[in-house]
Amino acid sequence: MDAAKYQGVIKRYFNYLPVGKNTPVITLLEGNTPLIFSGRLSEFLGRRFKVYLKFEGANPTGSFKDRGMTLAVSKAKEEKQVAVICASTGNTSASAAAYASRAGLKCIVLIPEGAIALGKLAQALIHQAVVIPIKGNFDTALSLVREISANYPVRLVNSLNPHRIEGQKTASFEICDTLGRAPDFHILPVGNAGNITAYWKGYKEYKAEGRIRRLPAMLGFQAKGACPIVKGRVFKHPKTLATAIRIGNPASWKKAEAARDQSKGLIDAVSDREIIKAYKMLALEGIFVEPASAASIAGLIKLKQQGYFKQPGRKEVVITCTLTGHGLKDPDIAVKSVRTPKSVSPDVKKILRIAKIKK
Ligand code: AN7
Repeated sequence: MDAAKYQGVIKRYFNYLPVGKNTPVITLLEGNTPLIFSGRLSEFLGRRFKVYLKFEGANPTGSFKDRGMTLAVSKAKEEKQVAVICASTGNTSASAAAYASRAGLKCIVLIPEGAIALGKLAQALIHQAVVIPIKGNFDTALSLVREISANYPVRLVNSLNPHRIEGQKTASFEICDTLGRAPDFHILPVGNAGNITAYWKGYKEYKAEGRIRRLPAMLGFQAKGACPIVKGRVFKHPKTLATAIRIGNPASWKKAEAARDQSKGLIDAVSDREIIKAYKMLALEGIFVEPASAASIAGLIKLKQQGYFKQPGRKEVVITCTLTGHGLKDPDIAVKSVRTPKSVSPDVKKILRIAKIKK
């Protein structure tokens, strides 16, 4: 594809989306993100396994939310709305704020007080959204915006808005277009469960259109301290350092279960320790993600260790993992998870000693 002609996910997948000639396309040229082959993870899985990472941190606001937001905001504009509202663990608000600004819409975001990463807060603020921290968690914020959008003239742009799911399904289209097939397994983190719903919808539509022959098994991962779908119960006080997926009562709970069951996949949990280990491992392969995104890789490692991926026959096994958000979103965690360097006097010998460089 000619990069100069790339016009974002709505134009690229126009025929697969609920848009028409009169839809104003509000885009930041989201999508078209890299599908990066991981030599190390492929080797770790074993012969004939190929692991690819869909790096959604490369979207304009640094997360996969942009795919859904371009559509949700374009439709809000088409339908003459003047304001959008969302609850967010950070990325939805960053994306909503950016696209709303571009569209000239007012944007209101409710965030759990003190519980969103610094980069995401900076984004919502600089795009001039009305940022309202709530004394409560994401689930409380979501119930508030549902109530407000049901009764006042503001469009909800959380993933309960079906346009969000429609836009986000384009990620599975891209994966299939790039690979020329569907993966055998698709792994992704699960929070409010919109994305697993969207990917599954995308894969099913491509199969119905005859673009792919088989469907992947969907493998979702929640954080251990916030794994309502795994445990089958609401978490009143979800806890995890992966703040993006600190969600105790996911809006698309039932749809995530349907994706899991229809695809013969699973939804499991990984601990914060496993998440940070995967986070640092990805960084050593040159890929900087936020902790929630590393849940995909922590899940992959866990499943491999459990012997979930059987040694195949002659066929290649393709696994794709979504890396949902960029590492720069949450600089605090990055700095805390490694040793901070000490300052030294400007002395060549000292520097050479620290850097372990010899003649
Ligand atoms: C990096 O921004 O819910 O299961 O309010 O930011 O579709 O919710 C973010 C979710 C995974 C989980 N990875 O996706 C929000 C929000 C990152 C995220 C998820 C989120 P869903």
